[in-house]
Amino acid sequence: MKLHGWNGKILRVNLSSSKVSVQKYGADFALKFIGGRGFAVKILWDELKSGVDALSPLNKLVIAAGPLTGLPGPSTGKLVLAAKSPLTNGYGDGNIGGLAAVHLRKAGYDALVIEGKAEKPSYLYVENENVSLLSADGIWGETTFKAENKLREVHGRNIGVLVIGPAGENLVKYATVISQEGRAGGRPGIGAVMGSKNLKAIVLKGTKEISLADPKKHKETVKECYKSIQENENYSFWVRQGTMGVVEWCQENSTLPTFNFREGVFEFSRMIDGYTMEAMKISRRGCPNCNMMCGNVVVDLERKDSELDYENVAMLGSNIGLGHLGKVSVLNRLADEYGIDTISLGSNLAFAMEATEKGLWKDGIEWGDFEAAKALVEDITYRKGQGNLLAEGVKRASEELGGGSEQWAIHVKGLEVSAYDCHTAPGMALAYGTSPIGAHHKDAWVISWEVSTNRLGYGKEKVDKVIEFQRIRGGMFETLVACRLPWIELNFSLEWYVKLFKTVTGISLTLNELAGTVADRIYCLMRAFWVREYGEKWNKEMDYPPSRWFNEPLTKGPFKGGKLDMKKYEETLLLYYRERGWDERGIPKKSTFDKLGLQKEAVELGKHVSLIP
Ligand code: PTT
Ligand code: SF4
Repeated sequence: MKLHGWNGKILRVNLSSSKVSVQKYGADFALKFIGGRGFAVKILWDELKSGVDALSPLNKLVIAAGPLTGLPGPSTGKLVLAAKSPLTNGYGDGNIGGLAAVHLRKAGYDALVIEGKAEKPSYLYVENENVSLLSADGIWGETTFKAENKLREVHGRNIGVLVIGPAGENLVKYATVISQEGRAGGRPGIGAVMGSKNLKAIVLKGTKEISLADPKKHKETVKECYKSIQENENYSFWVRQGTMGVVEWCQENSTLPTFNFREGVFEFSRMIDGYTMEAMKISRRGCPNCNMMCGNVVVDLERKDSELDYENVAMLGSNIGLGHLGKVSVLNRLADEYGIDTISLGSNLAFAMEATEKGLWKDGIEWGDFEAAKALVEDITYRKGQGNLLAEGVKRASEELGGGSEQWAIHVKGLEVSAYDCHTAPGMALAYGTSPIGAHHKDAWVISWEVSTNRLGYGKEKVDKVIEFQRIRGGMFETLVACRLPWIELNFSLEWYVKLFKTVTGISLTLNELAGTVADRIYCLMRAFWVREYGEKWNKEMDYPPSRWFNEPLTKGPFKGGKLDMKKYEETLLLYYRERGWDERGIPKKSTFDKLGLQKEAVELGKHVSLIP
C-alpha cells in the first residue's frame, strides 16, 4: 500500500562508525504508532538494552515527526525529541517547534535515529540524501545563539537547526535542545544526550514534496482551520500575551509556584505577569505554519532579546522569589543561550535558596538574589563549585545533601515539576504523578478544568479527566505531531485533526482511535520502558507527587491551610491503575498488553518483572 502523509523512511546515523542507512517502513507500523512519540518509544523499547547508561554511546536519540508535521496546517511545525533520560533513567521526550520539523520531512524522512558517539565534536548535516558528519570546530563551546548563527552563515538562512549549548556539552542532566533562539525541547536532558555523543547540532535541509492523499481537500481544510482559530473571541488577547496570561490566572487560583512550591501566591506577581510583559514586548516569534505565534520577545535588563512563556517566568520568577520581569528575562535568555531547561533550572535555583535558608548550603544564595542566581546559572552550566551538584537535578542533589532536603526537592521520578502548585489541586498532582516522562504538565494539564469544578475532590472524576487528557495531549498531539495550543487555548475543535489526518493520509481514523487505542498503546509501552529499567524496584511510590504538598500546608492566599491527603491520593492512584488495566504496582497487566497488540512486548517485560495476567 502506498503511503501518503508519511514518507515511510527513517534515517539512521551511527556516529561511531559514520554509517548512514535508510530504513523503510510500511502501513502496519505507521498505523500502529502514527509518528512522533509513538515511533520514538517503539524504537527505544526495541533497540535499547535495559540498564544502558543514558550518557553512553549505546543510548539512542530519536527525532520524530508525524504525518501532519511540516505540512501546511495550524501548528504543525513541531518535532518530538526522545531518548533514555539521563535525569530520570526512564523514557524521556520533549517537543520542539521550528523549521527543523519542516526540513526533516521535506528531506524525505519521518524520523532520524542517532546512535554511537562521534570521535570529535561534530555536527550532522542532512540535505535530502546527502548526509555528512562535519567538524564542530568553531562552534563547540559556543552558546546556542552564536552556534546557530554561524551554521546559518555557512549553510544559508533557509535551514532547520537543532543545537545544544555549553550545558549540553557539559552533560548537565537537564540540558535541552534549542532552535531559533527561543524554541526549546527535551526537558529530561535530551541536550545532554546530544552532548554525550559529541554532537553539537543537527542541520536539516529538505527540498522534496510530501505526498498527500487529497491535496485539494487538504488545502481547503487548512484554510478553514486557520480561519476558525482567528475567529475565536480570545484570539486577540492570545496575540497580546500568549501563555503569559497564565501568571495572573495562577495567582488568582493559588497555583503559582512560589518559594520552591511552598506557596501558590506571590506578593509581586503583578511585576512578572502578562501585562508587565506587554509593556516590554517588542515582537512575537513562533513555529512555522502557525497563526498563533506564542513566543513573546521582550528586551531584558541587559538590553538583549529574551523569549518568554509562562513556565519560564513562573519558575525563574515567583518560584525563586524574584519579582522583576527584566531580571527574570535575563535568566531566561541565559537558559536559552546555554541550552538548559528553564523549569528544572528554576527548581534547582529554588532548591539552593531553600537550602541556604535552612543552613545547608555552603555558598549562600538568598531568595530573589538576581546577581547570585545569574552566577549560579553559570556554575551549573560549567559544573563549577556547588553548581556541579545542581547540574545533577534536585533529586540527586537532595540525596547528596541530606538534612531532610528530599522533603522539598520538587520532582517526580527525578524530573522537576513544571509551574503549577498542587497543594490544592489533586487532579493536577495525579497528572504529574502519572506523566510518562516525570513531572511535566504536557500530557494532562487538567488544572484549568480542575479549579472550575470540584477542585479539592479526589476519585473517579479526576482519574477520568487525567486519562482523557493524556490520551488527547500525550497520545494524539504527540504522535500526529502537532501543537496542542490551538485546541486548549482557543477551542479549536479536535475533529479538525481527524479531517486533516484523512486529507493527508487518505485513512479514516476516528477521534476515539487516534486519542484512544493508539494513545493507550503508546502509554502502555512508555510505562513498560520505565518498569524494564527499574525492574522489581518499581513500585507505586514512583507515581507520588512531591512530599511537600502532603506535609506542609499553604500559609497564604485563599487556600491557606490547604494540602494534599495521602490516603485519598493513593486510592485515586489505584483507581487510575485499574482504569488503565495496570496492576497495583502500576505495571500493565498481560491482558492489557494483549488488548493493545503488544504481545511481544509483554514477553520481553516478563523477563524483568512478573506480570499479572
Ligand atoms: C516544554 C517546556 C515548556 S512548556 C516551556 S514554556 W510552555 C519551557 N520553555 C523553555 C524555553 O523557552 N527555554 C528553555 N531554555 N527551556 C524551556 N523549558 C520549558 O519547556 C513551546 C510551546 C509551549 S510554551 C507549550 S506549553 C506547548 N508545549 C507543547 C507540547 O509539549 N507538545 C505539543 N504537541 N505542543 C506543544 N505546544 C506548546 O509549545 P518540552 P517550543 Mg517545548 C524559551 O519542550 O521538553 O516538551 O518542554 O517547544 O517550540 O519551545 O514551544 O508555557
Ligand atoms: Fe509554536 Fe506557539 Fe504556534 Fe504552538 S502556538 S505552533 S508553540 S508558535
